[in-house]
Amino acid sequence: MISIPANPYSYELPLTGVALIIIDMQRDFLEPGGFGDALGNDVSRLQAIVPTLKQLLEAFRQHRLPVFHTIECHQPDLSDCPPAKLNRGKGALKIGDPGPMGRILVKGEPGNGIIPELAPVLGETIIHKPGKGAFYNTNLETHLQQRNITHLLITGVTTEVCVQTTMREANDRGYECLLVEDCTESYFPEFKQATLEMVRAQGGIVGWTAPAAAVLQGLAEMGWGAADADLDLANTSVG
Ligand code: TIU
Repeated sequence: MISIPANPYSYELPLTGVALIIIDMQRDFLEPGGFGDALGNDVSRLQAIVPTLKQLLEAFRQHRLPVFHTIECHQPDLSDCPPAKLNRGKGALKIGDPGPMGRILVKGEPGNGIIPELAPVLGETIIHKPGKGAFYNTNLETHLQQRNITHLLITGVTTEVCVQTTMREANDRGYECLLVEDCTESYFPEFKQATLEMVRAQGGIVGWTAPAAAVLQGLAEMGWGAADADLDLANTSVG
């Protein structure tokens, strides 16, 4: 067990059972012409976390620890996109419309992919999700159970939408979650701040928050080797 300085108090990380969850670091949210842009947001603010998140991802790779990437997307016929989602936003483009990076938020389109800096490598799991939470209508929980994962380090975008929803879903399912403060971002800085505060309030009602440096220090202290991790390099799973 390693103790990571966190808010509202130390996060106790066991020697096995931790995974990095990277939520929706897609061109659709970080680049002009994607879904985030179509909703009327300034997408440039999300770029700031990429170098720090990359550092954390590299540490997980170095220690051969499990990494899960999520992709928010819909089937080309939009059969998995309810009107309550399709009809949101009042911009020129909606989900499924053709845009400069292909159809907005549709699986397999260029704009739907993960940004090149954080592209998954062999052995990492990709979860395609139609909702905001990564557990809704996906096999994420099965993957986590199969690998005896109990602790989730949560990162990605946007803090108060898909990241927070996923953290709450995970907490309800019994996972011990830490939101990495400088590896998550929002189009609205005040919403990011509010999310950090609300998840760790009331003694950590949803979980913990800590900066990446604290997590990286903890991982370095663990000194995990390849033999400790349950990583099958022959199989990159897609869910
Ligand atoms: N709009 C917004 O802030 N977020 C989303 O629609 N999806 C995610 O957060 N990934």
